[in-house]
Amino acid sequence: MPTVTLYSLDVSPPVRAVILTAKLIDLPLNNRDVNLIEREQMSKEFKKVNPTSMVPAIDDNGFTLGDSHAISCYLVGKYAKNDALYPKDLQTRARVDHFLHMDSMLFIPAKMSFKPLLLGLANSIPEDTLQFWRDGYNRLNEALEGKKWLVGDSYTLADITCATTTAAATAVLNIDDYPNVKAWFERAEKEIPGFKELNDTGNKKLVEMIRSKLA
Ligand SMILES: N[C@@H](CCC(=O)N[C@@H](CS)C(=O)NCC(=O)O)C(=O)O
Repeated sequence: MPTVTLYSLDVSPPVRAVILTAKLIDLPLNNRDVNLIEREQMSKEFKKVNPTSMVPAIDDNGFTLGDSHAISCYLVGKYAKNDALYPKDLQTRARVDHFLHMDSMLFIPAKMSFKPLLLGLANSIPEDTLQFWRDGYNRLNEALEGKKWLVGDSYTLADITCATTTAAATAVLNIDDYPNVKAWFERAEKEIPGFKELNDTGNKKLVEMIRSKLA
C-alpha cells in the first residue's frame, strides 16, 4: 500500500479527525508537521499541496487534497475495507454529509477565537463569537436528542469530526450546558477505538495553550 503523507499538527482538531479516520481503516500515514505559528502554511511549497493554506492536507502519491472532511471521505472511499464510516447508501451518506458541513460551522468560532489568541493578537474572545459557538452547540444538542450517534446505529465520520471539534470547544464552553452533546462525546471516548488516546494528547496541549492566552 503506498504511504499517504499527512500535512499535520497534533493540536489541530481537523488534523486529529483525519488521523483517527486513518487509524480506524488501518491506513499508515507519513506525518509532516506544518508550523502554523511560523506561517509555514503560507509557503509556496505548501500551497502546491493545499492552495487554501490550511492543515490538514494530504499527498497520496501525487494526488493532493485539503480539508479534513474531503480527506476523510476520500481515504475511506479509497482505502477502507467497508463503508461503515461513510456509508454508500445515498440517503445515509447525505445525512453524514449534513453533519460534516455542520462540523465546519462548529469549527468557525473555534478558529475565530483561537487564531488571534495563538498569534498574540488578542487576549479574550468577543461575546458575539462566543454566542455563535453556543448557538452551534445548542443545535448539535437538539440534533442528538434521543440518539446514540449522529447518523444511524454506529459511529461514522460525522461523529469523528464533530467530536474532535467538540473536544476543542471545551477550552472555552462548559460542555455540561449541552447534556446530549456531553453524553455523546463520552460515548465517543468510550466506544470509538483509539479516539480518547489519540484526541487527548493534542487536545490537552491546545486547551492549555488557549487558556494560558486568555486574560
Ligand atoms: N475546514 C477546514 C479547517 C482547517 C483549518 O482551519 N485548519 C487550521 C488549523 S486547525 C489552519 O490550518 N489554520 C491556518 C490558517 O488559518 O492560516 C478543515 O476541516 O480541514
